[in-house]
Parts: sequence; C-alpha cells; structure tokens
Amino acid sequence: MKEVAQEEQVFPPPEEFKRKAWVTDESVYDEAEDYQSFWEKRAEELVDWYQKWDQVLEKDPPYYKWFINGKLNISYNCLDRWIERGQGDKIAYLWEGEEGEAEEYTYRDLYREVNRFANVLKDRGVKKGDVVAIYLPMVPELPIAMLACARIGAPHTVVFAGFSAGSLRDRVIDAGAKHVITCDGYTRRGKMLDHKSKSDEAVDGLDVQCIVVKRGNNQVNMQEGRDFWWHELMEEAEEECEPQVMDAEDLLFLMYTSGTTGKPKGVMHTTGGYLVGVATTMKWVFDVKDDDVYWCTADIGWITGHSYIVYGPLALGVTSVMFEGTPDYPQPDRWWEIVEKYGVTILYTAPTAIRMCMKLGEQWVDKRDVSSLRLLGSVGEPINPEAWLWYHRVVGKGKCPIVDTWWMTETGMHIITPLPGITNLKPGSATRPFPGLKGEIRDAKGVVPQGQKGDLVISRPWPSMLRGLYNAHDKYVEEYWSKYGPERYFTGDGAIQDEDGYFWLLGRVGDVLNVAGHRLGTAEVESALVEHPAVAESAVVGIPHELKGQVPFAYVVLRKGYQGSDDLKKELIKHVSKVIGPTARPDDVLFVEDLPKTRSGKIMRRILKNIASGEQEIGDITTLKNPEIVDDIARKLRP
Ligand code: 7RM
Repeated sequence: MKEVAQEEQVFPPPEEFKRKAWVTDESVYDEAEDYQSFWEKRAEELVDWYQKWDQVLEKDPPYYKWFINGKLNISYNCLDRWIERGQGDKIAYLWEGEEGEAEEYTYRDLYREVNRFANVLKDRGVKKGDVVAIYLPMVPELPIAMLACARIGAPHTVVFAGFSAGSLRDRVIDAGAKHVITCDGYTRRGKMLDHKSKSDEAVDGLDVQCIVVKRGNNQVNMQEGRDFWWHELMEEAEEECEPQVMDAEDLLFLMYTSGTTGKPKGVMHTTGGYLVGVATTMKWVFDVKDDDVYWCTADIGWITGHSYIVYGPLALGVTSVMFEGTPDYPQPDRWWEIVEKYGVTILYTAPTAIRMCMKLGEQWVDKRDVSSLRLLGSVGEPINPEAWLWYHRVVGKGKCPIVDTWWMTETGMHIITPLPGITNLKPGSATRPFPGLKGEIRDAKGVVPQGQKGDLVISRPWPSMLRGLYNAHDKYVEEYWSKYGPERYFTGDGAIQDEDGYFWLLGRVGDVLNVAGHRLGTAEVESALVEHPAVAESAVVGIPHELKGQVPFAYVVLRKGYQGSDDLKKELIKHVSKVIGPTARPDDVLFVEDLPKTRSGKIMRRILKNIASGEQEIGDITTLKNPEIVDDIARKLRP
C-alpha cells in the first residue's frame, strides 16, 4: 500500500530563475545550523535598530525572548527609512476596490497618512500598550491604522471584517480594547454590507469609542460622543509623529485564532523578532527584487495578511497589490485581469482558491496575459498534487517555481518552505524547514522512522514565534508545549518525511483517522479523490464503524459537466482504493454543491463529521462563509 499519494515528478528551479535568485547555494542550511548567529546576521542586515541587542536569545522554556534590549520601531522600518533612502516615490500599494476603483500609495503617501492617523490616535488618548481593535475590510485605512498603532506602540488586534458582531465583541472584551476602528459599509459581490450595524451590536454597552471610515456611503447611525468619522479627525491631524522607541519584546499585535477548543485565543507577537523573521522569509522565500510587483490575495485580517501584505513587503520596500474583492466578481477572470493590469510578478494564494479557479476553467486564465508572473506561492492547507500541477501549468505557464509555504498564526513566518532558487520541488510537499529551523516528526515514543506518519514538531526556537496567549498561560503550555515538552513546539499538524527529508503535511492531527489500526490522513483521501477527472473538490471525515473503529466518509463537489450517480460513486471508491489502498476506501460518497468553509477558505470538517456521523449537535456554524450549505447537505444525507 502506498502511504501517500505522491507525484514522482520533481521540478528543479528554472535556470533563468536560479541565476538571479537571492539564495543560490545549499550552504545556507549548514551556515544556519548556528541558528542564533544566523538570525543575528539577518537582524543586522534587514532591520534598522535604535539600539543593538545585548543577547540574541533568552530561553525560559516554554517562553523565549529575542534580541534582548534591542530597540526599534516597526513603522520606521516600513516607512521612514525608505524615504530617507530616496525611495519615497516608489509605490507601496496599488489598491483596487471591488468595483474597479484604483488608488496608488507611494511610500511617502503612506508615511503621511500613517503619521496623521498616529496623531489622531494620540489625540484620542491612545497610549503605548493600549490595545486597539481594527475591524475593517481590505481598504487602505486598514494597513494605515495598523502602522499608526505600531508607530505609537499601541498593539493592534485586527478582526476579520467578515466575522460576526459576537466574534468582534468577544475579542474586544478579551483584549480590553477601548478603541475600535470600523467603517460604514462595503460591498461584497456588488451587494452592500452594513458593517457599522455589526460593530454597533458588538460594542453595545461596552466602554469603547469608535473611529468610522467612510467606505460604503451607506446610511449609518453615528452615536454622539462614541462615534467619530475618520476623515473628520484626519482633517486637523499633524503630518509628523515621532515613532515611539519600542523594546524588541514589546507587544506588536494580538491575533485571535481558534485552537482545539471553541473559544479563540489571542496569539501574541512582539516587535523585534517578528520583524526579523518576516523580513527574512519575505526576501528569501519570495525572492523579492526592487522591480517586483507582489500580490498576496489573503485578507489582512489573517496572519498571512499581517506578515505578507503589511509588515513583510513594507519592511523590504516592495510594491504590492492590495485587492478588496473576490476572484470571480464581476467575472471569473478578475484575478487574471489584475495580474495583467499591474504586471504582477509574484502571486501568493491558497489551494482552495486554486481549486475554485480550476473548477471555473482555465479559459478564464487564458483570456488574460499573465506572462509577467515569475513566482507562485501557496498557503493555508496542503495543496493536492493535481491543484499544484494545474497552478504550475495554467497560471505559471510551466516557468514559475511554486513555494508551498507551511506555517501558522503562531509561527508568524514561513517555517517549512522551498527556497525557489535552490529547491527541487515535489508537487504537494512544502519541502524543507527554512534555514535555522528544525522540524521533526514525532510520536509518544520519539522521532518516528522516515516514511512514517507522526506529529510535526519544531524543535528549535525562531524569532517570530508566538510569545504566549493573551491572559492564558495555562492554555499556552497545554496547547503547544505539553505533548513534547517545553522545548519542542507541537504544531497540531500531522506530517511524514520522505527519503529526501521533504515534509508532506497531512492536515491537522484531529483530521487523522484510524481505520482498523491504520493511520490515515483525511487529506490523503481527498488528494486521491481530486486526482479523478470528475472531482473538483472533496472533504473526507472519519465516521464511527462497528468493526474498523473509523472509516472515511467522502463529500465530493463535481466538476462542471459531471452528474452524481451510483456508478460514479462506485468508480470513485474504487479509484481511492487503487491510489492509496483498500483501507482508505470511503464507506460512502455524498455529492454536494459546495463545502462549508470558514472565511479564510478552510473546510470545516468538524461540521461535516458531525453530519455524517448523525450527531444531533452539528456545532457552531457562525464562523462559516456559507452557513446555508449545512442544511442542504444534511437534507441530502437524510431527506
Ligand atoms: C498561514 C496560516 C494554520 C494551519 C496549519 C496547517 C495549515 C497552512 C499550509 C498548511 C499544509 C501548507 N495560518 N497550513 N499552510 N498545511 N501546507 N502550506 O494558514 O493559523 O490560519 O492556519 O493551516 O494545518 O496548522 S493559520
């Protein structure tokens, strides 16, 4: 039985790419074995400090501090220094709104807006250490507000705009935020969303003040004494605001994320180490050069947007595209139109989006000139080889390396990732730990033999690692540092290492099944299913079975032109059995229109598992982007 459905094909870096890449020599891995001096060099090379650190790393497991007594300001590193170096007229953001509105922000423009808003915050009484909640869609005011907070030393907590009032309220309360930055409304696929009503509901009865960006021009209720228009406050604001000198270990932001339990936890990231980690990976993994046009399609409300739309690109003085809309509005070629229009050279997106584009059909990509692309990236979940190959062939025209970057909110930066100028790529593998990092596959008995599944553990500290969970010490220890001790970070992901030392991610450990004593990743079965020409997307969950303990149950979304039938069901079951082995045979296949997904595109397998297992309680569906699909699926299964 084949353990993982792997593609045998290997893709070495194209010569042309290799010639110009920042990293061209394998020796970086050896040099970085002395990881403290490796990170120290990066800190000297990529970041400007007011005062140098006395010590690179201070270990007090499971707490780690980096660049002890180093002093810096992140907004200075993202803005002021580029202007001082004569790059003030370079474009920082090429912003495009959903309806096609376009705005350009040079580094100087961004500097001016950030300084003004920093003064607004100060005038409103925000001081160093005060947490500010930001609840905005993908408008320029979002990065401006984040950088303004960083400038005055106020940690931000950005709450994804698609989240409910209840989610915002929980976070505002947990973080103790006294200021919320929100907007009137915005459109999604052409439909106006009344954002202000949601934030009003969230802050109702709390001791909070709101600054409201005018975006939708929809009718809103401004509460006297609580609500203030952004543009009115900005009118009187001074254009210079001295950056606050921050300690390397001062809190930069909180990012709430869900763990094993329902209640989200505030992951803490600090200033110095976070910037060093993010700037280094931005440069080495995306291989960014002065003339690149870089586009990360994530929302800034997620860690991907924090690290690789805001802090990473700006810390390197890069030009980025920032897009407010969705890939298929008003037409399924919207993304490719943007690539063509701005001459995007680096595209960073998620497997779920790639599979959606596959489903829409490659003619939409072919309609546009995407020849400016030179590097592609993937993040968020394991990318199945079929999607990888499609991305490589249709979007990358066979000439762009793909960096499949494995990392998490908690890691702050890429952890397992190719370096595009030297790594031989294998479709579906995130390849190797970044220089200076150490990944291991472990179980209760220790490091598992090569080729076997286990838990992915990071057994060396890195500068942008989380510093804790806000007001939740016990959870921090329990969630990450208990299973393998206080010096081995437990990721919660399963993985397998192949004969070349490459890591193959298998999804969250919770998604690992045990079928008659065989461990089986739901992602493996999904990958096998999507290799079949009829399948666009699938989600596999484990359901209880009398004899085998658990068996896989498959939800399948078919490609256009295919109809669900008993014959096709049998064919798919046979196909999985052939690709992985008989233990992986789905017990049943249910054809569905769509899968329940979070706003960031992650399939909510927990809900699907409960439906398939016939549980009375389906679970919380409030964080879904398409909650209506849950009823449809349940009715299909039990009409
Ligand atoms: C960046 C981000 C983290 C979880 C993580 C994994 C999964 C992310 C990949 C991946 C396989 C990848 N942060 N994940 N990237 N799995 N290959 N390249 O997504 O905190 O929102 O999620 O996402 O399971 O634990 S996150």
